[in-house]
Amino acid sequence: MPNSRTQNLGWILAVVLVTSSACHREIERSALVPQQSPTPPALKPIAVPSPIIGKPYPGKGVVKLINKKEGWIEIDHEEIEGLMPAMEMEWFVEKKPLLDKVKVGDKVKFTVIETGKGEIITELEKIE
Ligand SMILES: [Cu+2]
Repeated sequence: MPNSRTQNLGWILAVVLVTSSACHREIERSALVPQQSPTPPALKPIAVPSPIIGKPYPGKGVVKLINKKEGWIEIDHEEIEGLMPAMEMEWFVEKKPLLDKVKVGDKVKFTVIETGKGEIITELEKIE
């Protein structure tokens, strides 16, 4: 009949064996990954959702440029959910007087609508 010390040794051996074989499987699996996905993630195109025409999309950003004569504004904006990631870009405003409410450097909230012929800003105001 084995004493308790021998039983303990047996347990330790079993644990070591299980652990090392689990590690081995892990290595094998990760070695297969490059074959399963030959395209590196960096080369995948960025998913850009298509806008819903007429839907107001709320956004936030900082005013970079204002052109009151032509009626457009450049905003460094945060992500606009369902429309686009964060970026710096220009939009025409629906009505030029909207541009009188803000100045360059202001943090603003705004509403963008895709008209079908392009996006316009329909609401614009300074925040904070
Ligand atoms: Cu944008």
